[in-house]
Amino acid sequence: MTLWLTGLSGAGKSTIASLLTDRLREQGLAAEWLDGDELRRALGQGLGFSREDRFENIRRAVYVAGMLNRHGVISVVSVISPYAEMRDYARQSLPGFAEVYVDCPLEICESRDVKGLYAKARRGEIPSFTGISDPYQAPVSPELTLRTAEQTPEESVNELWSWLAQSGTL
Ligand code: GGZ
Repeated sequence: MTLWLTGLSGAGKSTIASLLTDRLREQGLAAEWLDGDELRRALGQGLGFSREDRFENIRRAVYVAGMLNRHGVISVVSVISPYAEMRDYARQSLPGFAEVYVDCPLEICESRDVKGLYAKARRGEIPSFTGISDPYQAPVSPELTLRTAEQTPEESVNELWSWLAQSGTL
């Protein structure tokens, strides 16, 4: 299956995805974590943040996730994937797809600003920055919503784990 974590930059997608992948492996399951930042470094040559380039980035992520799935590996994908259309594309392309909305208010993401990207975006130094100068279409009916402003990352992973167990996935 593929667990698709979507949300703003700084919402906590990567932290949760990393912890979840570790936990899946501890249970003896084959799992790979595909992170937006890392994918772009490895496979994103020439891609920026226009709508078209984001779609191409997601298309590549879906391709790799699907290939892993076919070999029995759970794909944990953490990408902003800001457009509903691109998440629908992922859903239609990947059997066993589950959308997890890592929900965190923009103000909180901005106050965390781990990499200083929001400050740069506010100063106009990063164009088309999601949430500031580019859209984020929040999921309408995700399989699960994690509210990371109200939870620690461990609590979020526990909630995700309970959902996986209860939905019969594990
Ligand atoms: C959004 C940007 C941008 C712009 C650089 N908009 O939180 P991060 O920093 O570490 O990870 C984000 C990453 C976004 O890559 P994704 O592949 O997840 O995006 S998408 O799904 O939309 O294709 C962020 C950083 O790159 N970053 N510029 N303009 N995030």
